[in-house]
Amino acid sequence: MGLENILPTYHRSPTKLPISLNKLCRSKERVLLGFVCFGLVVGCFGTVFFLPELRTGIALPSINSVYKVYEHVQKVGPEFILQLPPLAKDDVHEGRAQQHHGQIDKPDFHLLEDQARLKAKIETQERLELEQNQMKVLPRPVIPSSKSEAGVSGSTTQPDGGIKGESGENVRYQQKNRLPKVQGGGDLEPDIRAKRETVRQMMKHAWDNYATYAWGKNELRPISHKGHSASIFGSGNYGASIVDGLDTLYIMGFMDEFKRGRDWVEDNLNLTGVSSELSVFETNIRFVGGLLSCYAITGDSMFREKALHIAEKLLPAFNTLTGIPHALINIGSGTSKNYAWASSGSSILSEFGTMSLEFNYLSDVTGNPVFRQKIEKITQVIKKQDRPDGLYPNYLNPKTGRWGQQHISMGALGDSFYEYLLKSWLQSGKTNDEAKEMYVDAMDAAVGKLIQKSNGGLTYFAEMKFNRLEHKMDHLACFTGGMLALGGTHLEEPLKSKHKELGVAITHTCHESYDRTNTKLGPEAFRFSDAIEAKALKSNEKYYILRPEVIESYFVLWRLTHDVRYRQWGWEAVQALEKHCRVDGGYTGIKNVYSDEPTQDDVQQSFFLAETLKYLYLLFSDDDLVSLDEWVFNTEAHPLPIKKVNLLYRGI
Ligand code: DMJ
Repeated sequence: MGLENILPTYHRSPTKLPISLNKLCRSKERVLLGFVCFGLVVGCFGTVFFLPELRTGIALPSINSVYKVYEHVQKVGPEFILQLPPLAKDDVHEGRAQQHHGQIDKPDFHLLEDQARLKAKIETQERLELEQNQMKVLPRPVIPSSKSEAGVSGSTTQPDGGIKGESGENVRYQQKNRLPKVQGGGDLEPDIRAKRETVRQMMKHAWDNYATYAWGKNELRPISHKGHSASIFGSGNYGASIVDGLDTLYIMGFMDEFKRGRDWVEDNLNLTGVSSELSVFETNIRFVGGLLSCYAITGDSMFREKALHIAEKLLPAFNTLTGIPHALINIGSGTSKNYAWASSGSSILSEFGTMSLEFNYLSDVTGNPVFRQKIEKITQVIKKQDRPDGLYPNYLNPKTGRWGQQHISMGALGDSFYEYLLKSWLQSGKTNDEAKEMYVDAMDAAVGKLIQKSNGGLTYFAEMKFNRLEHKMDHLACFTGGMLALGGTHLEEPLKSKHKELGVAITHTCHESYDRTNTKLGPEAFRFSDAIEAKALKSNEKYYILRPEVIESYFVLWRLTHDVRYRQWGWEAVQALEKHCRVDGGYTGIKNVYSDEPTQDDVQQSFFLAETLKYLYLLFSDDDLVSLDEWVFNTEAHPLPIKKVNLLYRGI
């Protein structure tokens, strides 16, 4: 067989014999022809790549694959902007961990700042385009959308009175495929944007003054311009306001301040060699919770290591006969004890019952099961004890495992125990059925025995002391409005409707406790009798110390109902805070909410930065910023990711 038959032929002569290219044209012509062919190929490819809409009707499978690549490139956009998602187990096995962690563990803060700026720019641009298009908005794959994004004015409570954001499979599926939003999320309405900016500037005022006058101390005295520390923090300076404020700074986009706080934590937060006596509960919710939240949000492993370091220092408090932890721990010696005033040496329900969110998460992100085991032990002990009428008393003896004095409260000494039952279930991605059952049982008893209606029709949680009702509700108990509504959203009927209605009613009562004062800020506790409704009686019930619980319920109820009154009530609180609590050096509590010119207490509580301002900011933000479908807030308002739903869970 001759070469002519092997080489490609491009033309046939009139004699039907093949003519090779070599014979057909000279070398210059061949080069020219080559260029023309190359140009044609590049042109065709470019048309397909840049005009993907041409794909319809094109049958060639190769062109469809090009479009698939194009689609994929579009989808990975956010991953170029945001932190990497958590390592999958397989990544570790495949030895990709180091490379992957290289990016997560050592954050470049210039990069973080650039990311924040870039996100802000993109967001502003999106907003401007939306406004220019007169709200003709393409649907975004984010559920639930906010009132304003949907272009609806007024209340957006669902026609059936239902609550938005209930987690169906659809929502969960969509959430699994996107990175949770932890910055941005501004509302479309200029008025709401302006209100949010006011709150943001409040945070700046609080933070800047703390940084100026009390940097590294636990809290700020905003009038005397110096540091302050409550006994819960022992005798040392652990920068409680820094740790409590960090995630709020991040969410609000204060990246310079965040970086300064982050570096302080890395360089200074160290309990080794400390001999101080700390509250196990407060250290857990503010420090361990705050650090874990920062870890989830940023992926910076320094936060995880610090959380682990502090939680390990708390562990000796669990070395009791039952495993129920003591309230106080001496960090240096590891000795622990309970408060002398607590019913015959008892531990307190709201303290030992408020460890699970942080400890379970810590076990998951460190791979150390010891923290989860401590929680399991507590759960088994309290499940074993008979409860009076199904109620949980506020005191439990850590030696005997028996209940102490039969005081029952949804406020002080009880409160966050109930909150953590619900949220442990939610945090587990609804796999922790034990926590759900305990929550349902506990609320069944509490609602049945403690919920009351005043003569004027206000619904409230009374307290119980040795079988007698005390018609008093703590400011602290006002978190139950949000808790019941959130729980109701996730429970089945008939509890769903019942708890949602109760949540709405209690939040209304708590607002009344604010509205019936001269300052429009609520008292520490309020009572109901034939003579008074939702008002404090004693002078030690009349103070307001920048507490968050009422605003927390406004925030949760707003997210769940989109009833505009919650934003109105939140704005009333902002105005009252600005009028009575803002001073040149930060924010202070006040001693009598019924006074026109209340005396100020000169303390800026760290929870004002962690909770009050964060909830206000989120109240005036879009629903997808720190979405309730992706995060649970610990009792100090530090958001912790929901397992299997939130890509930032970062569990090992
Ligand atoms: C916070 O430290 C927490 O919310 C805690 O659960 C109760 N008290 C304060 C705020 O009021």
